[in-house]
Amino acid sequence: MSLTEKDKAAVKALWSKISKSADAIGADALSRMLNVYPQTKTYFSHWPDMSPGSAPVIAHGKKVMAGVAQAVAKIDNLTNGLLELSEQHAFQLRVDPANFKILSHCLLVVISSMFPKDFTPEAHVAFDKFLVSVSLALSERYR
Ligand code: HNI
Repeated sequence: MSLTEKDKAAVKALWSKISKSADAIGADALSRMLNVYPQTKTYFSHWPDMSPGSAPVIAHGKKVMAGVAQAVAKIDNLTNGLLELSEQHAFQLRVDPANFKILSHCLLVVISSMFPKDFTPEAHVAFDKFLVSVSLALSERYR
């Protein structure tokens, strides 16, 4: 399932509306991931605090959203564009790729609730496909 030119345009259009709130989206999505799917907490046990809105959650939300921004910029070649991040998640961080789907879901939930007008069915399907492609690209180095 690859992104069509129409999907890419819809992703960029949505991103242009939401990117100014990237930090808030990242903090909320990460807070939800850790609370709703507590099995994801295992990767962050070195943090002093994993509760919603805590300093490490806010700081890490920013980093994750910088990764998403990078993915939007490299949307024409996600596999190459995200190779280094994939390498880190595979070999250093050892994140099970099943978790990419969980975070993607949390991102969609947060974007839909923060931007109900912009999150049209067309924007939803395009951003969902985009996050699937990002997750696939992040999984590249695992094999
Ligand atoms: Ni992820 C670090 C991007 C999903 C666990 N992650 C990063 C960094 C970026 C990033 C950027 C910072 C790298 C650096 O310091 O150079 N992560 C992304 C993106 C996604 C993602 C774009 C998916 C959309 N990461 C996940 C998931 C998990 C995850 C689903 C686990 C559940 N990531 C980590 C951990 C770190 C990390 C753990 C290191 C954090 C720390 O503070 O030690």
